[in-house]
Amino acid sequence: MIVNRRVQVSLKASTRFGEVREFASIDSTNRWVAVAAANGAQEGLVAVADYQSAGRGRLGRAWEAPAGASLMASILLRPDLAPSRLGLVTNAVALAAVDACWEIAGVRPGLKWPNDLMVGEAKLAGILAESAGGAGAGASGSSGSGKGAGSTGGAGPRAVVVGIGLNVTAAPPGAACLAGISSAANAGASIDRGELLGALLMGLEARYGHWEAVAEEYRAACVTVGRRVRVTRAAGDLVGVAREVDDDGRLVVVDDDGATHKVSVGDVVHVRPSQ
Ligand code: BT5
Repeated sequence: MIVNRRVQVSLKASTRFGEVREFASIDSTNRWVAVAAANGAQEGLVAVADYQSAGRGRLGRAWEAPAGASLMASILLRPDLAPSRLGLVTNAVALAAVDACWEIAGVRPGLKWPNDLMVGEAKLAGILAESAGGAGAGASGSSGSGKGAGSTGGAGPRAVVVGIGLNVTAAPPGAACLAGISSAANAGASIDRGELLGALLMGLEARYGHWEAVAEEYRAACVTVGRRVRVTRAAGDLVGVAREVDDDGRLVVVDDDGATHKVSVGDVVHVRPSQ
C-alpha cells in the first residue's frame, strides 16, 4: 500500500481527491486516468503506481524510475479555465509539490519553467499535463499533440490529466532524489510516498480555482525568471533572458535583439550569461 489509511481518510474528508487507485505495476498512470476520463470519471480521481513500464514525459519522451523508488501519480481535473490558461493547472500542481517536499522531506526545490522541480541544476520531478477533453484541447506542458487521450468528451468540462514523477530514493545519473538531499532534521527518517502524495493533494485543493493567486505564486517561485535561457520550440530555438511568467503561464523572453517572445510550449535550458 502506498497511501496509508490515515492519509486516505483525510483526503476524503477535506479534498476532491477521495478516490485514489493504487497499482503495483502499470504502463502509465496518465494513460490509465485518461481512459477513465473518457469513460466519464469524475474530477478528483487519482492513480498512483509503484512502477510504470511505459511512463510518459512530454513530447514523446520517457519517464523512467525503478520500482518503489519514486512517487508516480496522475490526477484527473476538469478545471473551469480557457484552453490558453490550462498551464495554470500544471503550475498549481508544481507549487503543491514544492510545498509537499518541504513539509515531508525538508527539501525546498526550485521551479523551472514550465514543469520541472529542480535541486540546483538537477531534476527532481517532472509534470506532464495532457488534455483529455476533445477537439482543440491542449494543456501547456502537454505532449504537444493536444490529443493525448483522444477525443473523449466525458462528464462535465474538459478533462486534464496531470501526472507527476518525483524521485524519492533513486534518480537517474545527473538527476536528484529527495533522500539524497533531505535536510538534517529529516535525515534517517524514511520518506513516505503516501504522505508526500497526501500533502501534494492538500496543497492542490487549497489552490484549485484560485487561478490569479496561482499565477502570482508561480511567478514569484519560478527560478527561470531572470535567467538567461535557451528555449527549444517548434518555431526554432530562442536565446535570451526570461523576464517573467505572464498571467496565462507563458514565459516572456527578451532576445538579444530586444524582441519580446511569449512562449507557451517549449523546453528551457538555463544557460550562462556568455552563452
Ligand atoms: C516530464 O517530461 O518531466 C514529465 C514527467 C511526468 C512523469 C509522470 S509519472 C506519473 C505520470 N504517468 C506518466 O506516464 N507520466 C507521468 P519531460 O520534461 O519531457 O522530461 C522527460 C525527460 O526527463 C527524459 O527525456 C529524461 O531525460 C528525463 N528523465 C526521465 N526519467 C527521469 C527521472 N526519473 N528523473 C529525472 N529525469 C528523468
